[in-house]
Amino acid sequence: MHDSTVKGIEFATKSAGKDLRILIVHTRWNSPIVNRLVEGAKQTLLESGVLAENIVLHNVPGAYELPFATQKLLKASAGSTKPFDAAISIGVLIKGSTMHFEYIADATSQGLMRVGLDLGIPVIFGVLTCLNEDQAFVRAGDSSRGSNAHNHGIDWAHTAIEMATLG
Ligand code: DLZ
Repeated sequence: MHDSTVKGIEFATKSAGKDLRILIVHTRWNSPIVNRLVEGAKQTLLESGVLAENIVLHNVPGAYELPFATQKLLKASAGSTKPFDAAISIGVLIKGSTMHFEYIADATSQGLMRVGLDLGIPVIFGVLTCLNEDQAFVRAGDSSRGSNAHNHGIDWAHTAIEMATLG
């Protein structure tokens, strides 16, 4: 049953998260914004029935490191008794005055897609690519920074559960 609409996407409510193990890899770059996104994702996973001990957090320096770390941690868990069912890779890129933003955004999105397809485990793209800090805070649910604030970490958690239980 689908009855919860978030930014045009309908997610199944009370998703069956109770048997899932979810990896969250997040950056330390832009941590005030990233922490809000991680909290939104974590809270939503818990509300969807994922057990606290089955939500594993790992941090890396920046977005460019997300694909490598996500791949390494997913691979390491593959042989364990309770491998990860999905990963959410979270970071915030804010455009500066050089070409850094474009290179990192491109490499990170391509890299995360590749990790998911190569390993056959859903990897959720939790990277905001914003033109300024206000845009990023609004997308991390901070209503003091602009109208229509919404924490995208919530959507990423729902997406992780849906993709982990696909089929
Ligand atoms: C270097 C850099 C810059 C300029 N901006 C960001 C950013 O906005 N968000 C982010 O997550 N990381 C940034 N980084 C760091 C790179 O992602 C990476 O950590 C370094 O280039 C080292 O590989």
